[in-house]
Amino acid sequence: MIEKVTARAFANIALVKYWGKQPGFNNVPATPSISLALKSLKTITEVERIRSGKDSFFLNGSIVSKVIYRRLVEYLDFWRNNKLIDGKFIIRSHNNFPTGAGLASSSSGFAALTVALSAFSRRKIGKHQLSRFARRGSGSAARSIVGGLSALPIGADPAARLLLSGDEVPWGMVVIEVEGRTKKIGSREGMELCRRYSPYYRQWITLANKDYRKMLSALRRLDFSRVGEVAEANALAMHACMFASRPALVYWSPATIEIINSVWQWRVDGLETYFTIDAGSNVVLLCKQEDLKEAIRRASRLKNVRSAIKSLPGGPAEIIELS
Ligand code: 2P0
Repeated sequence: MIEKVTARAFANIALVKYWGKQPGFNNVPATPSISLALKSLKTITEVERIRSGKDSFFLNGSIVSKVIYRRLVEYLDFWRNNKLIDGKFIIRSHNNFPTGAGLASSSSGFAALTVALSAFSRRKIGKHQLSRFARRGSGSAARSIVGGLSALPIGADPAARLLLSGDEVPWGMVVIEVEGRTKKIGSREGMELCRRYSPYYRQWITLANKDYRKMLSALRRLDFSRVGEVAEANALAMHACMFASRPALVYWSPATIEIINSVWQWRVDGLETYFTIDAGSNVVLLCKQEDLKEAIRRASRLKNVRSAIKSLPGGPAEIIELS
């Protein structure tokens, strides 16, 4: 009988954003999304089955908050109620990057947990199904199960599919963590605010579907310029939907805008890189691999930048140890 499982997953950054949920309880996105998994943003999760006591969770060595605890127990209950696993668990998760700073930690967190839990299951669960399960924990986690460049379509119970494996993607990203704002409104709450109070929410959903198709087409051709243009425009449209919400949802800090302007100037100067921004003030650059070094050099020199992390594409979530 397996007692302890360790799994690893990479966080992903979306080029076409998931922002909004379909009504219901299964955490189904209202927009289709496409993302790239990043090798440098890694979660390692150890799951240990216990004979008595209650579930417990540690994130980077500390007990998690009540809100996160409830969300995780709910997720374990989904597995237990469907008779996929039984018993209670101690879960210890470590991120090698800042948690909750708009750097997609829930994507790698729930993906690593999902893959680890599958090792305790009596049923053999395929990747497709694992992606569906992970989505219930966190929408973006569905994509980290698959890794590489992956797409999460809309539908009744969607799973992510692989478009290109990490090794096949000739691009990378630079994650720029900026000074200033910490994220006050989580993605879940932010999406609900937009759905209810943004006059642009419907337009955003329509646009996201169009961007998804454009992105799939550009990716088939590995057309870097087109991919970058669509990604940048899609991120700005998502934020426009947030800005227009009443009350307004503004995740940006002054440094965010400074980076946007710098990236536009760099392109004029011949460094072809494009930005994207999640539900936070940090900015992520998409670059050709040969330009990563120059992009990180320039990003690190900007004012109000706390850190800049260079990353190549990452692979799928995997079990790395069983005992
Ligand atoms: C994304 N984000 O596609 C978008 C871009 C944030 C902005 O996926 O409620 O933490 O757990 O399903 O996955 C953040 O949403 O949301 C997200 P839940 P999640 O990467």
